[in-house]
Amino acid sequence: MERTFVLVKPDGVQRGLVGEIVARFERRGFKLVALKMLRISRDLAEQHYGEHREKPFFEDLVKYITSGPVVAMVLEGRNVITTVRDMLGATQPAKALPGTIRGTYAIDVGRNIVHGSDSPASAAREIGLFFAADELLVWKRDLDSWIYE
Ligand code: IDP
Ligand code: MG
Repeated sequence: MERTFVLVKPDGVQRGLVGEIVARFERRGFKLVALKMLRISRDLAEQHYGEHREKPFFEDLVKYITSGPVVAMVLEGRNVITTVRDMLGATQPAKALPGTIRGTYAIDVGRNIVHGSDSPASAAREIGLFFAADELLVWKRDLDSWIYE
């Protein structure tokens, strides 16, 4: 089973959307294996968004992501990385399809509510940045036979 990393960004927490966002992934059938609330340090923000270090929006991005508490989670399921990205919607909320999280709740690219890993390599890296190995729970979900054939 594949795993991905999802973050409800500070705007999502401030706007009271944590439950709504977690619920969407749960209802889809993905399994939570880790979940916590934290305030991202500048150092962690720079590591997490390292690929954007040279971009003009980098400084604002770091300020945004460190501006308040976030909720970090790891989700497990078949094809979860791609499906979660599809559920988030386009990075630019104006391009995000209606019904996606960004297409439902966001307008501005600098306040786009959620993060999700974009590849297996990013997922592994980001899970390792935010969670210790013993924070990832191995558990059997009895519902699985009603979600997977
Ligand atoms: P993603 O979050 O959909 O993977 P990325 O291109 O990896 O999108 O960008 C990371 C984050 O940086 C975005 O979610 C958004 O918060 C911010 N960002 C991306 N492009 C811009 C921009 O042009 N202006 C301001 N912020 C941006
Ligand atoms: Mg990205």
